[in-house]
Amino acid sequence: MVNRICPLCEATCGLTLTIEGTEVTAIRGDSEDVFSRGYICPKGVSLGELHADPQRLTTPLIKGEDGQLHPASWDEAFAVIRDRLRPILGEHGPQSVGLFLGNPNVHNLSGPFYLPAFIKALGTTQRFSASTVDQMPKQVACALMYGTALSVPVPDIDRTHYFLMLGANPMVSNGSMMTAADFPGRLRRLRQRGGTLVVVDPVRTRTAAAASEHVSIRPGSDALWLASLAHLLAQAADLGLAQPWVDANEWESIVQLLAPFTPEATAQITGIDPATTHRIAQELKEAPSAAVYGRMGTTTSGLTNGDQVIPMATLASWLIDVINISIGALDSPGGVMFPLPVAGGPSTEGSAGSGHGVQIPGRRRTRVRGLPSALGEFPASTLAEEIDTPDPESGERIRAVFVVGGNPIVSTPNQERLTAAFRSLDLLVSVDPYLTATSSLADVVLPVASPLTRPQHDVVFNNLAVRNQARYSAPVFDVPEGEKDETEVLAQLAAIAAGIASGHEPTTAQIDDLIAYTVAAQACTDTASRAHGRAPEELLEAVSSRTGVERILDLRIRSGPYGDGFGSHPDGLTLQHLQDAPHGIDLGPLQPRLPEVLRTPSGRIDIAPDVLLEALGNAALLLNEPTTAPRFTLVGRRQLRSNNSWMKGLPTLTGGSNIPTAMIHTDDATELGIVDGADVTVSTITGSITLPASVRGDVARGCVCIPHGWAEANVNALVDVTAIDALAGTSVLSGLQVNLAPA
Ligand SMILES: Nc1nc2c(c(=O)[nH]1)N[C@H]1C(S)=C(S)[C@@H](COP(=O)(O)OP(=O)(O)OC[C@H]3O[C@@H](n4cnc5c(=O)[nH]c(N)nc54)[C@H](O)[C@@H]3O)O[C@H]1N2
Ligand SMILES: Nc1nc2c(c(=O)[nH]1)N[C@H]1C(S)=C(S)[C@@H](COP(=O)(O)OP(=O)(O)OC[C@H]3O[C@@H](n4cnc5c(=O)[nH]c(N)nc54)[C@H](O)[C@@H]3O)O[C@H]1N2
Ligand code: SF4
Ligand SMILES: [Mo]
Repeated sequence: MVNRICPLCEATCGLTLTIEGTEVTAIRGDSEDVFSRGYICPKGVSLGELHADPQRLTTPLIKGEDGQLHPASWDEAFAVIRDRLRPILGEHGPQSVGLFLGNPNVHNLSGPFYLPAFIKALGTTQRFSASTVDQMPKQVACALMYGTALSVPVPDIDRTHYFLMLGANPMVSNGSMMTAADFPGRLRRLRQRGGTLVVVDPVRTRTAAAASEHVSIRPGSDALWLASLAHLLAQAADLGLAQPWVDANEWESIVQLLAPFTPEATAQITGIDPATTHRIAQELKEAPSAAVYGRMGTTTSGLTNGDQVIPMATLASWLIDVINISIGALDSPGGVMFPLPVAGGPSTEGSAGSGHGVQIPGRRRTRVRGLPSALGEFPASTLAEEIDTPDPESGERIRAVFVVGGNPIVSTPNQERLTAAFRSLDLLVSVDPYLTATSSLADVVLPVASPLTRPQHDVVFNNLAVRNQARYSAPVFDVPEGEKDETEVLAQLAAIAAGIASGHEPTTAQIDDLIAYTVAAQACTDTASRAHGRAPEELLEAVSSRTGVERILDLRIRSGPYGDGFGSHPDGLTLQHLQDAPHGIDLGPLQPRLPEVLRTPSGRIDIAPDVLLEALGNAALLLNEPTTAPRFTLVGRRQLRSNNSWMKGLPTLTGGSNIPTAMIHTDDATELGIVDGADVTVSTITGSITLPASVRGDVARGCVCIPHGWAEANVNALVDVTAIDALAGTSVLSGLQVNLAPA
């Protein structure tokens, strides 16, 4: 039996695996895990199947003259990349190389620790990722207010009395931007202690059904409803612990701009009756503690008005924090609080209480549409045009793309255009253990070994966890002969890129040392670090028995907020402490972190950024005249037995209801003559898909609810690349007008 943190979603459950030889024969939740206490979901159960999956690639693939992918050796695969990349970089420069980084990168240690070295070696700023079809608006709003992309306060779900949740379905998703293993249990305990959960969603989801109250809302209109709540709460606000860090004049400017957003004025757009809005505002104010939280439905939806799509995701994300601050919930137990991650993170680095902050809109612009970068990335929706539209003067465009742990053909808008663009590249490399809609287009596929062959620690998600804890899993199995760990693959890619740039290719061991040195040097420089003032050499000497990601993790833990500081805090933690605690170390409930958590130049909460005040002013214009809702509106959903676009072939996750369907309301079905299970065609000007209808009473009339992640019946064949939240570069995926007809 071995313990293992599940790498498959943000919940980060501790699992217990029964091992016989090289096989996993059983998996259950680890009842002693300090964080997840025995919880497991169907995806976790399938981890053994994933490990043993015969479909998982074990050797690199290279596209041959025949246009087909063929197995090849690692040396051959890296040689093709080296030979093709050199002239591209030489003739067209680093900006001709793009990167698409997918979701799994934040679920392991190689991505956070090794990708930066590869990107730096390439020298490109053409970075795209799944974040701009996901959570970027929340990160942008929080970065503006608190100073970094991971300064995101999370609901203190274990202590709150009142939880207002918009556009999230954690009973199925297991939570996102809120690492809370066993959401069902935490919700049960919330209800048991007399707490309230209110869910705002156009669909009566499992979470809505388990809640105290479900409020249906017109897709894309959350920002307006949140503005009404903020209007009711901000005027006579009791800012609580946040008070000293909020400038009164700035607060007043928000109060004034919120004036037009009376519940009566927004009701005609949101469909939420004013009495409900008044009541919920009152409940938020009166609850002993309360937390407001929004997820996919607030970060990736837009309001369709006639033939216009109006993205308001960053605005909605900001207003959630404005409300939380209005009711004194920020940094307060039972409200929304900042986690303190054991291996540190952006909110623990630098100097306590102030920092560089961020520039939004970002400094750089996409070449074709001139759209701004957000937190160092370009909108995923612009990747196709940056490839297929050469600059009229210079002829420059993106000519090579490295996709690492992503499947953008399925996960980003306009499947057809991106497919054609990828086919036209001079070089497409996919670092992926599976043949997917994306990797099958690649010139070179570099597979990575099973997740059970790598160590696990959630260096990213501990920044978002509802309880502070420290957990680590050692690799369960060795990397099989002939396969490679992702760390090695990324180090080799970094070495190739560095070699092309400098004329002398470093070894992967040198790349390893360079990364470790960089981490050590930062720890010594940061005044917030427990290793501040030491010499990097001294730190590296102390961790010299370790290599790869473990060496870096140890450096980060020891210099981090609970670390031993390499002697400065003798009672502090090292990686060894985590290794010695197979069920993890509980570090207690979240603690107030103001003002230490702030990394804004002002050292305050930058509560009223100009760009958001402007967005709020623009939103007020919508209140002046009636808006027109489409007859049919697309909304997204997740499925319990799926993980975005992958893991579809595993026995535990296959079959039954686990297929893409278009959920529609009974009355709409009757009107169009659609029966349950019959095929329907859903279309937009961008594309059309055919899939079975699921006729039901739990979706709002006019909603067509379709899951993403399916290569056939791909909802992103319907989604256009034009609707993008301006501040966060994030695509509108929900709230779009669609046509619906029997197939
Ligand atoms: N219309 C619509 N589109 C959406 C969404 C939506 O709700 N609606 N959701 C969006 C969201 S939230 C997300 S996160 C994105 C996801 O977007 P992506 O990250 O592009 O998609 P995934 O399906 O997560 O793809 C992960 C890929 O990584 C591979 N992989 C698995 N494990 C590893 C590993 O350890 N290393 C490497 N290198 N590869 C690995 C898998 O085989 C798979 O091909 O999709 C987004 N797209
Ligand atoms: N089983 C499973 N779990 C997963 C995943 C998976 O694919 N499968 N994916 C993981 C990933 S990458 C992520 S990011 C998380 C996402 O986690 P969640 O955000 O919790 O999951 P979603 O199902 O996307 O929930 C979005 C909800 O928003 C609603 N919605 C759509 N438009 C609007 C709107 O305009 N306003 C409001 N208020 N609601 C709206 C939808 O009906 C849906 O119920 O899930 C993660 N967990
Ligand atoms: S909820 Fe997430 S972390 Fe927990 S077992 Fe399921 S997939 Fe793994
Ligand atoms: Mo996601």
